[in-house]
Amino acid sequence: MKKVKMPLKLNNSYLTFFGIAVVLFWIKTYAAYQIEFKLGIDNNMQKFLLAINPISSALFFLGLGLLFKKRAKLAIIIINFILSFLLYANIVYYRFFNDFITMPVISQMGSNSGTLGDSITSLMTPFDVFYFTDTIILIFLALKFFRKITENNRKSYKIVLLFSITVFLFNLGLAEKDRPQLLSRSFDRNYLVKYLGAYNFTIFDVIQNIKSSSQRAFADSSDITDVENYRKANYTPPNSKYFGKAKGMNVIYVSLESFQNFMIDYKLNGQEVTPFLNSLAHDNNTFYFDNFYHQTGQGKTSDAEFLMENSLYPMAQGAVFINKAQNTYQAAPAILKGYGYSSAVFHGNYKTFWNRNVMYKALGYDQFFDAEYYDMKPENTKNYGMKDKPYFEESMPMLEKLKQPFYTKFITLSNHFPFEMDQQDTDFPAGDFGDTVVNQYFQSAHYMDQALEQFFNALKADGLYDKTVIVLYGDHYGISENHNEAMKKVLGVNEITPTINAELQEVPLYIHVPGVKGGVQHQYGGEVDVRPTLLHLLGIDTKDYMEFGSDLLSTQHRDWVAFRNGDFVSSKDIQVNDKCYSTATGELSTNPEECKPIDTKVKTELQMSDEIVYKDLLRFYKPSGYTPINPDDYNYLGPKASKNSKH
Ligand code: GP9
Ligand code: MN
Repeated sequence: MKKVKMPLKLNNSYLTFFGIAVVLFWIKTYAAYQIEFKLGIDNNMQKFLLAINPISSALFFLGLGLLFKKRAKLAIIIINFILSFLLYANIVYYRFFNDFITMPVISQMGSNSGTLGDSITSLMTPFDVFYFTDTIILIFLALKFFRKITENNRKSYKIVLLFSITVFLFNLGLAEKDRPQLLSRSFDRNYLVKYLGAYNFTIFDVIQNIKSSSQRAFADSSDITDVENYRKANYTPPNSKYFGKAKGMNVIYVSLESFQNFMIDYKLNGQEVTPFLNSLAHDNNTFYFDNFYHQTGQGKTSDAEFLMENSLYPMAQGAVFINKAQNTYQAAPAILKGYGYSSAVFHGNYKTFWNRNVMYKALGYDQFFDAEYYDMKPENTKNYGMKDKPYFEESMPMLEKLKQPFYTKFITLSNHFPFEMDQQDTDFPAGDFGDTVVNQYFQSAHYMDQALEQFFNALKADGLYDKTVIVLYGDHYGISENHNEAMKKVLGVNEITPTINAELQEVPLYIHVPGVKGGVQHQYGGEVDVRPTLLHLLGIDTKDYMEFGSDLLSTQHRDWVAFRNGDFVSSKDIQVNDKCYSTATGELSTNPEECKPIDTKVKTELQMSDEIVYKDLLRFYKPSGYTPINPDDYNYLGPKASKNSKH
């Protein structure tokens, strides 16, 4: 019988073989995205990016095979196999952990294997051969149709490389448009995979880790000495009036998303926006700090968490939750463990968001109630996750089950940019300032205020209120400088001056201690100061801990607050972009040297903190009486974990 001729001239070009490899690999990867990963695709742009993101890596990596003169086919097949293996490893890992493999995961495989170990095979199915079908097809084609192809023209590699870079930049451009600061804030592995693809994510992760570990590698135990001396010289002793007044009590932190202090007592058309938080600000039994500032950087919410629990500063660039989650920390949950406390975080978003599932282990959190514990049905969620009301409501039974005394953290979400509300959730009018974001801010803040009141009522009803220290704090600004036009109207000023802008970084801080008289506090403070304040209330002296905060209730509390960019505010001066202003008048200071003394302190303090964070220095230090925790002892496998592991 006469042989059927191939309709296409497949048999004479390496480029054709390469092209087939790219297309097959692209389809396979896209299928894997759809079948295996829950990436949360919200709009058409994300759908489009998900579809195109495997192309650049397919072109780039498989294209490396074209560098070979003789064995290009074999090289392409091997590269295809390695990439397929990487994808499959991620698939299997994801089936168990709902997360992607990162460098630290690989390096901890040895010590961690028990977590997955035996169950690996139970996570695989015969259908998984599908993820290698392109490799199999390529082998078949190589043997059958591309046997006698002529020598490879290596020049084609340059064109392919150029093409792959162009496609990548196009992809990245669109991704940054849909999700600004995707790479600089790099908040979530899911996001990176969704926008840039599983393979590009791996490259990104490798680069990040090399950067991080080289800083770490060059440090040794002598590096802690300077920091230790600085710390000893700057320790603020507790106030005997308050020390130990909350001894043995539970602790509840509530992060008030994007909530700024100008909102307290603000009236929109005569109506209070946040009546509940206003009433707390005027409650004699609650400390309310009205000169309190956020100190966050690009890590935003997560930076605020980091500051509050470690009393260290976040990173100047990037987020410590993402880039330094492998460090040793001596965080509040770990310290309190030594005093018999259990600990838990409640957050209505998925555990990988902001790498929390990794970071919370380093902080010593026993439990992490993430989205998997909540009913994430559409009417309960908006924007970044659970709406505050159902979130608090569903959290209560979980909170009540915790072993007491507990140390817990609640992260609200509803008051998050762009502050849009579902119609049925708001009974408060929007602002009328010619700026949708600003207008909506009043509605979402009002909703959050109602949710908080509901939470407080629930705590009172179940008796927890009387044995719990409650700390509420605005995590960072909500309205950025891009909205200054509208903010002028909101604040009734002609101009948002540099000092007004600095003052807009004020966030409210409340501390309620059962049985302790509070009241409005005017001392200047920042998020870094909360941990020593709280620990001293709990009767734990912080002098042996490597921290930078100064107890807000101490009679020796310092009166300045460092911003992450090196500027500061104090009762006397405000420094913005290295220019010195008077706090009282907001005018440029007549004496240019006026800010110098505090400026020097701020710069030194940030540098000392950076030493610890960038070089992971706490691994060389053990506070007396502190038992180090091991992050590997913690697991946040979710409510279905026991079911999964029985597979
Ligand atoms: C919530 C939070 C998101 O998980 O981390 O917000 P941001 O950091 O942008 O405030
Ligand atoms: Mn936030």
